[in-house]
Amino acid sequence: RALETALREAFVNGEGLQLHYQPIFERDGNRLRGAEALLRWHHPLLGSVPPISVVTLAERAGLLPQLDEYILEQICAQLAAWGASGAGPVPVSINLSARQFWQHDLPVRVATKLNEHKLPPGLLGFEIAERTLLEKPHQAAVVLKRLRRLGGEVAINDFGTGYASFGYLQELPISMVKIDRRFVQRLDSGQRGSAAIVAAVAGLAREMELRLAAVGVETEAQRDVLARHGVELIQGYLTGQPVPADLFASRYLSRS
Ligand code: G
Ligand code: G
Repeated sequence: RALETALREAFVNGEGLQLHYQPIFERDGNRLRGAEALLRWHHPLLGSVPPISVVTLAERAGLLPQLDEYILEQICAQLAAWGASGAGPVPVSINLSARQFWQHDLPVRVATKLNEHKLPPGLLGFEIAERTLLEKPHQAAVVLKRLRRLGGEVAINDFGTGYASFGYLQELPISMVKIDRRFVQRLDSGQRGSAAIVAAVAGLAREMELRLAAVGVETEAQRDVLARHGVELIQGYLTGQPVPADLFASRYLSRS
């Protein structure tokens, strides 16, 4: 209850809620290829509340539509601001909540938002949790196709953590797969099969001509194994933590 009230207040006075941006780099060389926007909520007493909890809380409080709208607006406004200042351009991906993904008018609303901010197509990408897509793969395919028409990357998040067999990937018109950080972190542990899982996913991505990114890369050793298996994009503390927009710009975006 108290938390719900605090979240409601955060919307009203615009305090505490923020988006951070984590850079995504090419596996070798340091070419910036994009960023993932990640929600942050700093509660006055509790400190930082994990985004999953914020989404759950918002859902319970009936605030999820507002939260989703806030996140989309923040990201698009940020992309427009970077564009106007001559920084970038850098594609940014948004995490879509399940509720948002299944909303029939999502693609239209996103298109409207892109127009409002005069953003070129392809600048906003989408990340959808594997388990969301698995709820209804056939319907998901229809939504994904509509999102892809907006021009940006459409990625499966947390790949490999659901119950999915590889087979269903063929049905889903995504453009990118993001390997979950659990698999990346196991690469160092020497746990049997860890590298084989990455190799299998990489082989699949190659065959299906999907972009492949790994999340949660923390060490050079992990990056080396990922690179060896042909993982194209790297995201993690090794190459950059999620940071507020102004810091992201000064660190990673060259200005002209
Ligand atoms: O960055 P962090 O560990 O705190 O994020 C954990 C998870 O929270 C992410 O994997 C992502 O699925 C989810 N998340 C982060 N930001 C957002 C957001 O803006 N919207 C939604 N729906 N989920 C988010
Ligand atoms: O949406 P997704 O699950 O991809 O979100 C990535 C999550 O992983 C975010 O919560 C982000 O803060 C977190 N993260 C990003 N890089 C690293 C990393 O190198 N190590 C760990 N442990 N977490 C990371």
